[in-house]
Amino acid sequence: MKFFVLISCLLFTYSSVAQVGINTTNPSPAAVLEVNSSSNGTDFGGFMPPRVTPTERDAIPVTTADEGMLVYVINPPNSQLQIWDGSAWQTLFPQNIEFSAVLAAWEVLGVPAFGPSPFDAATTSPSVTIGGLTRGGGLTTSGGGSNDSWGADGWFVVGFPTQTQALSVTNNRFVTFTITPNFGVNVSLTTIEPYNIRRSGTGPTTGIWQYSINGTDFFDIGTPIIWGPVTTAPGNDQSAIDLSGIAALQNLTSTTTVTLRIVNWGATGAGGTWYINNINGNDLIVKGNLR
Ligand SMILES: [Ca+2]
Repeated sequence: MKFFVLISCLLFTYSSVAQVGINTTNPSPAAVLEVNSSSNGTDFGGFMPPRVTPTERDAIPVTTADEGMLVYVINPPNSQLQIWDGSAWQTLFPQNIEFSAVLAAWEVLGVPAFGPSPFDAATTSPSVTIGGLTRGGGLTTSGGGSNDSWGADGWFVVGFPTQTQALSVTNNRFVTFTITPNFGVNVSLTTIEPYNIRRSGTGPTTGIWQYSINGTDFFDIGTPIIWGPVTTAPGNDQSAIDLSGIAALQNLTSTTTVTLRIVNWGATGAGGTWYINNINGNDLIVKGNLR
């Protein structure tokens, strides 16, 4: 009898081409595996893919041969259904992925002398909350100021023959703005688009972009920038700033507020000015990836 049962199983296995049904004895001819929600029409259940944390997912020893593997990554508030494409885990859900979206864009055309502080972005993505451009406490707007630009004077720290980055930080000679992802959105900062800086002859010659994710500890982005010699309205064109390689600025959620700032130094007089200057289109644009 045992022998007969074994033979039957082998025959069944062979004839069914390894079809498996769960909650059904009659899986679809097209399905290798059919999972039925109910066996009795009364009690129902769902299909549960493996659920893992991001750390557990990274412990799965996937290779290029594992293309198509599915997991549900539990990582609130950004849990995701993901598939291994052979080289990376790609998100299937949520689907609202947007690459290189404008998170914030400022327009200085029409802004009168120096502009307000904070100065709101003209365009803000609905996925983020933006804190407007804000002058550091050491800066002033005592001179006439130029129209169609946003900035300050008072960059020179009186009493110090050598003006440095550290001195400007200590004396609040910087401008800042903040980016906070809205709840349920995952934000990765990618780039600050090319922009233009205008300065006067005694304004700061040099500056550097910095970021902070706690509002206190700031880190340099790249190296100091020499703003350029043009002190008239055309100003000095500046290259884009790449943020995509900064791990701390990727995959941000609503619990993190990013502060970006430009610290300037090298001014030679208190009346020296520095502005984010008008160009065609928006004048300061921050882009990022959203999901
Ligand atoms: Ca403009």
